[in-house]
Amino acid sequence: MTTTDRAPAAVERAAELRAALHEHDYRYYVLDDPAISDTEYDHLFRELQTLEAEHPDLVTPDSPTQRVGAPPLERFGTGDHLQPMLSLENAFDEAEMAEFDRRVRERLETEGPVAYCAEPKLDGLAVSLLYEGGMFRRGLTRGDGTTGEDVTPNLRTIDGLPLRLRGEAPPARLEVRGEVYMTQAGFAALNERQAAAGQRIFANPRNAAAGSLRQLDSSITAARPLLLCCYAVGVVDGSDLPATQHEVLAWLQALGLPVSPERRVVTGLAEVHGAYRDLAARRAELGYEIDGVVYKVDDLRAQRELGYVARAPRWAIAWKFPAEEQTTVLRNVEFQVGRTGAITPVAKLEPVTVGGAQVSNATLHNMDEVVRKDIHIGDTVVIRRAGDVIPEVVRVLPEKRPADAAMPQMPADCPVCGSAIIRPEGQVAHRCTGGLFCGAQRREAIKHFASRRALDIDGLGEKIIDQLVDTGLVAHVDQLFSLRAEEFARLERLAQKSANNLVNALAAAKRTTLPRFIYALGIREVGEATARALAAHFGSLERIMAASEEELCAVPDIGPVVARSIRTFFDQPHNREVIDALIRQGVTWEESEPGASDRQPLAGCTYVLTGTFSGVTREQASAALQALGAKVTGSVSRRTTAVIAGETPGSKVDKARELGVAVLGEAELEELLRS
Ligand code: I6G
Repeated sequence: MTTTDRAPAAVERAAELRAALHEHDYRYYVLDDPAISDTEYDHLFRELQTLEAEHPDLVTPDSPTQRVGAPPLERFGTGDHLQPMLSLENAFDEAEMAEFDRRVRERLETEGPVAYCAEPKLDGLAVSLLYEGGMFRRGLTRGDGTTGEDVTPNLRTIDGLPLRLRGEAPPARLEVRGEVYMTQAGFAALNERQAAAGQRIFANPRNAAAGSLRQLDSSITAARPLLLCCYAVGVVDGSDLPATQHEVLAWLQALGLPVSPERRVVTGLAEVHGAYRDLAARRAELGYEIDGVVYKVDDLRAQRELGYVARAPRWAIAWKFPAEEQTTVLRNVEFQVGRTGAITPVAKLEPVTVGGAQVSNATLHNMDEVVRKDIHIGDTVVIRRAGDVIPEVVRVLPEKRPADAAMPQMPADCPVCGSAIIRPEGQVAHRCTGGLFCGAQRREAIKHFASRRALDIDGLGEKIIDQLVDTGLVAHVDQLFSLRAEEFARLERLAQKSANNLVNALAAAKRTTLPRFIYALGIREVGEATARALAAHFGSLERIMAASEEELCAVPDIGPVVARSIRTFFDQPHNREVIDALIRQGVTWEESEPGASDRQPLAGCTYVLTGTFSGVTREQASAALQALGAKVTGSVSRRTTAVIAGETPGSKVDKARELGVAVLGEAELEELLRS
């Protein structure tokens, strides 16, 4: 029998299998009510895979087999949300929640209790999904709320995400918002697999979900246990939305989109509290992490009446759970050296899970804090972790203190380079006096030098810098510029192509601006704004290096402490040597006359104009910017200060967003020109 003879039966069977698998996916992921065992499901799935392998023309884009991942990308593209993704106001206690409810009632001019739809706030990664003609077309991360990263191939691999909406007449276009997350069990199993394979261990389920979704190779995403939970609609065309939020959720569910099984309507503050207490009590049993409860005014008409303030709806709030605390034993205290030599005592703890993450280190901030909290080695301590914040020791339990417990002592010498440790007068932090002689400070100084807002060396991330320092290839920043592609290619997990890219990125980074260069030097107390002020006032590096503390204090916003720090930096011979070496390597920037920036406040800035402005022509805007010392160019690069966009801007705005360059509007242009 030939393939063609078998085809009609195959067509029919493939359609049958697809429909059955869609139904089982829906029951499993959306209704949480599976009708068959995993083994039976696998059977059906494999039968469809075999059929499709024999008859490739039977494969449809929405087939359950088409979630395996697409060819790897070089990098993510971006896309604009049809409707911006907003943020949520937070409440942290009953009083703030009551105040929210009072404001809602006041604006709605109602005395009676308001009905809210309550949903758990999942701790994952927000995404926006676009369906057209019922088919999943595109998925974006939240990004800056206006533009997100296009992670469509990765989202396609999530089993709970329908590739086609259910029902006879899905909306012509639907933008739906939700959270991609991972269960605690999925997270633990993933970390076990990662550890066995010698791969990166994730700190918590949220990081694991985010790391999994932001893979350039979607076949990696496909192997990760990601889940989806939808909670809101952006744009909808070709269908009317129901009248309430809880009906919207039911409608989304009927379309095949997973929504929270914990959703419920509560009326009045007493029920709002009840929903909060209930979810807080069951939080540990849910199997996935939540960090609060979201309440939305249930009636969509009332939502429209309430509107928005800044970028948050007035009709919704997230009542957050308090930060999680745990007790454990403080085994030791180690001293970490930062970029500027500040020494931080770090508690080494008996590992403990707090808020879903394993914690074995916590910051003790400084020795004053150690004394204030009366921390001893061997103490049982309470540690707290709030969101992404570094865990900290909240207090000790003195009743559990062993007899031989001793308070940690700041060592006399730096644990990394052996230089003396001092505590400058009036400061809380102890410091290593080794400067760039100290390996720890050098490593951090190199990371700072290469960072985005400094020399912006594309691709030169922390891991590569660690290897460069560990292998002794780089001790000072100037040595970065003499590295050859072969040397990069010898580093772990660095392909020849990336090595070549790094050499090119280093060459490109040599052309910089004076403010960036000063900032990149990592002088204590000199952030970007001070670096700009110095460049604007003195116009050249030589004049800054020669300025006395008094002359430095004449720069707007520079006081004696900052002036002293700048002087101290340039008085160190090794810092001057590194600067000379950088200049010999070809690092350059444009300079100007001293004080020229008083007349040319935009000296050193580069702008790109795009679109049409209502008040001025592009040529006029360009001339005005140039008169203030700015450069105006036609193409966007990492060195562009900002793209200024009028009406109907071109692709330059996309390019700017891709490169992380600021995008300004006409109002901001007017403000710049007034400056
Ligand atoms: O970040 C969010 C999490 C959960 C949300 C949200 C939500 O509803 C359950 N809803 C809205 C409207 C927004 N952010 C903006």
